[in-house]
Amino acid sequence: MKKIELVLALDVLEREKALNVANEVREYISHVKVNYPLILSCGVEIIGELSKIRPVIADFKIADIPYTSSLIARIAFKNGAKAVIVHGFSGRETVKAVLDVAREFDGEVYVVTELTSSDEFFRDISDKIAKMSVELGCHGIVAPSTRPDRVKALKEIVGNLKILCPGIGAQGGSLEVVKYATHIIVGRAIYNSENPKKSAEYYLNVFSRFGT
Ligand code: 3DU
Repeated sequence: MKKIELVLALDVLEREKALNVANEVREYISHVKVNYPLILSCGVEIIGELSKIRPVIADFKIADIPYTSSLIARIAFKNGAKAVIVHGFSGRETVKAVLDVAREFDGEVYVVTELTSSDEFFRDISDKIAKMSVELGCHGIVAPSTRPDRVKALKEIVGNLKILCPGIGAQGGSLEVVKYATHIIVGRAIYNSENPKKSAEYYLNVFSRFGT
């Protein structure tokens, strides 16, 4: 069976709910992914608290000039994040600046190639973003489960880099991507379910079976 890791996308707004859900599903998940909704609601310290449960990926989709981007990355790592997500379209210098900070903390950098919700503008650039991610020594890419053909093509470019695929569950992404992905990101289908633990177990089992 192919080993697929499940990442919990924790886009809830209350600290208690975040900690409860993460604790409840901890045996099924490799990482917790936090994003602006949780951080802006609860403060950046939640990264440290969640890190006691599972390593945290700070999905700040960093997309700024190199200097500002490095400040954002530093805040994430200083608060205990193990990885940050950066938007590849920001360009090589921004991604490099984030990588430099990550190296100081022995952290990882994952690069968004194209969003699940739209490829309107990404269509022409995502292959280039994937290539850049390899050239710079990034640790992984984020690729859309809503377009499995694109994940397959991106995998051909990035080879052994990690491939994190959001969009399964609430966004209707295709399970086919487990053939190419190393990590599947699931949010609402777990934390909004009546039984988050059962849902996490279900997704992990389905991914693993589908990936054979
Ligand atoms: O749709 P869900 O509730 O499973 O959450 C998906 C998470 O993954 C959410 O945090 C979102 O910001 C992130 N994400 C995408 O959904 C799509 C992308 O292309 C990149 C990140």
